[in-house]
Amino acid sequence: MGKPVLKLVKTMQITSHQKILNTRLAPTIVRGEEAKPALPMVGLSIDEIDLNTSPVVEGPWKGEPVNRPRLPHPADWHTDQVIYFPLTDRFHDGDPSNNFAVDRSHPAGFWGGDLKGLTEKLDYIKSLGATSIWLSPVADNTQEFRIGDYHGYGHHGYWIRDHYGVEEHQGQMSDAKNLVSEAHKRGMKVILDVVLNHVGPDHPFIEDPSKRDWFHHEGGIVDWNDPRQVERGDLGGLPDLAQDNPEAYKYLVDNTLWWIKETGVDGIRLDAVKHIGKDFWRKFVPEVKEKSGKDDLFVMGEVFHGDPRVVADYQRNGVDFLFDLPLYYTMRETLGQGQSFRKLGQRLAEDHLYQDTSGLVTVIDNHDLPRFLSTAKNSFPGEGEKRLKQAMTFQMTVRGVPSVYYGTEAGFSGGHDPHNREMMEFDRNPDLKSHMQKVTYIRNNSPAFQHGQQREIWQDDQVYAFSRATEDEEALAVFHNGYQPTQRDIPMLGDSKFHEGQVLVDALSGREFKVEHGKLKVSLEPLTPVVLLPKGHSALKQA
Ligand SMILES: [Ca+2]
Ligand SMILES: [Ca+2]
Ligand SMILES: [Ca+2]
Repeated sequence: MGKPVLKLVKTMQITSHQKILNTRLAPTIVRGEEAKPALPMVGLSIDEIDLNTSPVVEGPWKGEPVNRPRLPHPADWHTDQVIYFPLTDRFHDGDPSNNFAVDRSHPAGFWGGDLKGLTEKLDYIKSLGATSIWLSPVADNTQEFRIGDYHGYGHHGYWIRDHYGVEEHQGQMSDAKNLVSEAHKRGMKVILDVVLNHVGPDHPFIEDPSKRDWFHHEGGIVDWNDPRQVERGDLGGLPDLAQDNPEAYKYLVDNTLWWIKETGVDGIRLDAVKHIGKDFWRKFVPEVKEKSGKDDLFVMGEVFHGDPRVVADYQRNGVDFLFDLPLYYTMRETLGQGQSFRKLGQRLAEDHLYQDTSGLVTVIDNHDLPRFLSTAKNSFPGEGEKRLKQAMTFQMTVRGVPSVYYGTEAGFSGGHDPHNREMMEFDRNPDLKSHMQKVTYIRNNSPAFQHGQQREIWQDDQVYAFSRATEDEEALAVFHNGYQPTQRDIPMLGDSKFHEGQVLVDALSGREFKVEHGKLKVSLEPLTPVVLLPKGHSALKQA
């Protein structure tokens, strides 16, 4: 959803919430068993969470493996993707003939980007090391200026007024088909954003008496702790669809199938997942996979929430991939703002709450979050970018599937929506772009970083490190949040694949380190990570 402003609420509720987490949840968890939720799974919205104190569940799992063995996905290609998310309207204008009332002076206006423009830039996206594109909604949106909670124009695509039409600013269906087929020619996948929770303010169904029961008519969401309101209330005043109505349900299934078939996309991204009941997702996802004839359909959902237990429950209810918002907030606080890395360790220690951590989609930026650079500490010139580079390295080496929002590699620093939706400038920051290419190269050439099991090997206030291992290989990533050069003697895991005397090479700097007496002495430069692979590994080619 396009949210203009995240409302910050004081920490009182969260403090008590966190206490509940610590006292009630932690003792109930036994490793290897399904975590039992101690709180209702729906209700606490990110809107209610103080963004600087996102709850961390304390637990006795320190030093334990932080992921379970991954569950089999329908297709192995799923976990090995690097997703790139260009907001079509803000990416590239490839066809000025569809620039109806385009006004780049209006932050929430249409800016002229389109499907042809995106297609022209596929080689650029591929050159970054991305393997998939998350395509923002293509369906016809309202073009009237909308006032109120979500003001502006439907430049983002989330205000559908014709489910079977293509937004005229983006082009024609032929352009969408062409985009997908050109992506496929380059070996890339396309994941289409679909909006099932609500319709745009001028959708004809709203005034259609025969469709009255297709909507919930329960008014706006006021109490974000009330699950009924969260699921059945109008999100930002947008008419809330009644997916529990069999006709409305069938319409949404048929329409989703139609888009998949017409465009040929490989996956769908589900908007506003926590605003629709879990019974819907349990039925909808398998039905769409089956009826589309694509049992390997990539399905990723947006549960905009900072609590892993809330996010995890949707994975158990049929949504294979979920954005890792809990980790996002912790990355922002630690890698971005310099808080203790112990917080990062605590967050990753909660990984056991998920059915499958390889089904998490990690983000540094997206269209609903202020840019990383706008919130990162910047106490000396260039600190923010150094921090961003370390966060990019973390995202490409940590478990889960990375999703890169366009313009992170351009060094954009816009704040809240719509200021985080800058018009793309492709050569704005060659240094960040080249770093992006380096870290995606490492990931794309290392099965350990793509889908290996992750285990923590070091944690203190300033240094955090993990190992990732498949049956065949092991790789290490070490992060440093301090301002002075330092070093650590990191013990290797008991079952490490590295032998005594093994030489490991930092894929970023080319520096070499040797395993001695079961430990690795790693020297670290300020705010600079080290990514270690055995000497001779193919992912080191660029170093
Ligand atoms: Ca255009
Ligand atoms: Ca339109
Ligand atoms: Ca709803």
